[in-house]
Amino acid sequence: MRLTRRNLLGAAVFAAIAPSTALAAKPLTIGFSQVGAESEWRTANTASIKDAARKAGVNLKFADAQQRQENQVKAIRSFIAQRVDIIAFSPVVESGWDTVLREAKRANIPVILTDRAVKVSDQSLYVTLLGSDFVEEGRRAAHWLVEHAKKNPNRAYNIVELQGTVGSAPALDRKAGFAEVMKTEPRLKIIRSQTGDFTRAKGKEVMEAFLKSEGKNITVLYAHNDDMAIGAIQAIEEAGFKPGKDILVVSIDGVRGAFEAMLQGKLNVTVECNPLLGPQLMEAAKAVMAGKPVPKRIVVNEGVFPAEVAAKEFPNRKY
Ligand code: GYE
Repeated sequence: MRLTRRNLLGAAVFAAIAPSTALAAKPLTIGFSQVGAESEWRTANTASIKDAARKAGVNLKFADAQQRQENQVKAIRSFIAQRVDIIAFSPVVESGWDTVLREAKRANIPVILTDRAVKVSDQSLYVTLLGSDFVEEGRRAAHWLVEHAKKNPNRAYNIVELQGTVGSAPALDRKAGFAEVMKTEPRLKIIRSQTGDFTRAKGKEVMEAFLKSEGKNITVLYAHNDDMAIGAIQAIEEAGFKPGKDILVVSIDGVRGAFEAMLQGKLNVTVECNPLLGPQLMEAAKAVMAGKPVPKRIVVNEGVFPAEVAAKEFPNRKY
């Protein structure tokens, strides 16, 4: 599909505005609504976007939604009122975007999604989604456990799951991908599952509750992000268990804190989710403005890091 600034505006209007040299001189303005500052991943993502904007000479209007959809809707409306060239945002949850995105479309402002997906009835409400494949990340986390179970026939795999933000694409997809691969090993069982909202504090709090009710029955923690895992590791230690041994800890993101926990033997594996989306976002925005075709989905490349490779990989990590 070719949804571009040029055909959104209509060729006639576009031609009438100004010669292309004048357009080229004007810096591109992007309004970006960020989810919040809930995790190390998010901090790295924000830094990448700000840094890439500066390097690309883009005028970035940045708004932090503090994990609230209503704040994102407000920010998008304000970007429309300010007549930015492009609106980009990382939607905190998947649903509830139709109205505000229709407003952006009516104002002829192209929308680029970064990191998280939306569920909308009309796919033309956004140009492209630039981000990771969260289902695949969930599969990779489960795959590590399936392999672990094959090598440990007498071990129990009673899993507690710390879910991400309720209704968010990464929480839904990481749960689904994990469940899909988990089925291939009947010894893997989820005994409790609750949201920890992607934060350390909530991860710790919910893990404390899990430990209170399930005690030593718990042998695995699957956390939808590293921050919740790190919070939970503290709860596990405070309850007198050894994270990484009594309770295997599997999580997603691959941030510095997770590598540090692996080096201390407290986390078993992290599945990479690359937050450094800034350069690709600027490229996509420029392509849209230039009327070039942009794929509807741009997937980021990423890997899996078990604790055994942590020491070797640590110096290469950029977030
Ligand atoms: O995994 C988590 C953050 O949407 C991929 O959001 C992102 C997730 C990331 O809070 O740490």
